[in-house]
Amino acid sequence: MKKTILFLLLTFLISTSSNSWGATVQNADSDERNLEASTEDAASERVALDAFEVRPIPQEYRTPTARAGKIVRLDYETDDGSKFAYVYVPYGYNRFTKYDVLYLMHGGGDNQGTFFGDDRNPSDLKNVVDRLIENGEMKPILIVMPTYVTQSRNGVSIPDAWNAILQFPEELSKYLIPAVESVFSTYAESVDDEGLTASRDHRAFGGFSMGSAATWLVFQKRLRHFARFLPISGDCWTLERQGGKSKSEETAKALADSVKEQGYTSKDFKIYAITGDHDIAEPNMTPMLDAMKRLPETFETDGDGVNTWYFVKTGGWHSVADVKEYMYNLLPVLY
Ligand code: FER
Repeated sequence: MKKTILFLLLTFLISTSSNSWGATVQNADSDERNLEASTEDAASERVALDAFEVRPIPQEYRTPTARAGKIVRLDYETDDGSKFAYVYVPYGYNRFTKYDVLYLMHGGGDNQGTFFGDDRNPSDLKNVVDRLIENGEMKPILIVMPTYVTQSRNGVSIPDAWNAILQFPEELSKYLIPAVESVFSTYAESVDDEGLTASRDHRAFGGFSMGSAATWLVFQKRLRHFARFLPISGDCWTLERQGGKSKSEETAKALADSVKEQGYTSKDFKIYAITGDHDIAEPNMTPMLDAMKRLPETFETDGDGVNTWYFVKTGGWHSVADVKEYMYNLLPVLY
């Protein structure tokens, strides 16, 4: 009886859902770990995406809980001097457990502390993630917040930010991931190219605005190290600035070609793209995601093998406040 009510409620939500494709997409996860998961878990994951809508963060989730994770500062060296990233370490972390990792990049003018704050001043989003984990709504994962800004590129202007981002995929694989995953317990048996490739399904990359431009670039350059992507309110700039709008078809094709060139297929990745209908990035993202949808051999938005979702929140703006809401809603479906 309960299930019937839930089903009816979800059917109602699907029909009133604000997302672009959510009403028609199916989540057909066939990877190893999902097969291992209980059927109940698999069903709830499917329901979560089919009926996906951006729900507001419950007020109590923004408040600290006793079972709190930590934010750790990790310093590392790069070709362009020393840098640091903040790492969210979930409550109960221990070195005998392997953790999935999300690398999460900030937007223009922001920094490593924009999303989660730091250990002295954790943000409400940090509390939200603590609560999601405490309530069993998401798995305990590591979340790494780096920056694309380097000593020689301050990344303040948008062209400078994009130039800094262009060097980031190399820094990511050569310095950042090894620094993180040699210290913390993850699925990487080793932090060389082979070890990072073997553990790619346990590594996600996401980002907001210019961080979303970085996410699309990492998709094109480092599919061997990442299988899940969370581009938030930003299009792909590889062909040109805001090319998602001005060169939608070409950009979609470049993304599809890069999958093939890197030796992967539609089965090897998942993209959870999101923005808001009032967001300055929405007019750039929507035509690009629509063009990707027209390349179903690579980007499946429907049917059994769906790998690409695109959600547009009604009333969403280009703001960190909305990003926090997107994280609250999407982190539970990411892993
Ligand atoms: C976009 C719209 C805006 C985008 C980035 C921005 C990468 C960045 C704006 C800013 O930093 O002021 O589609 O995609």
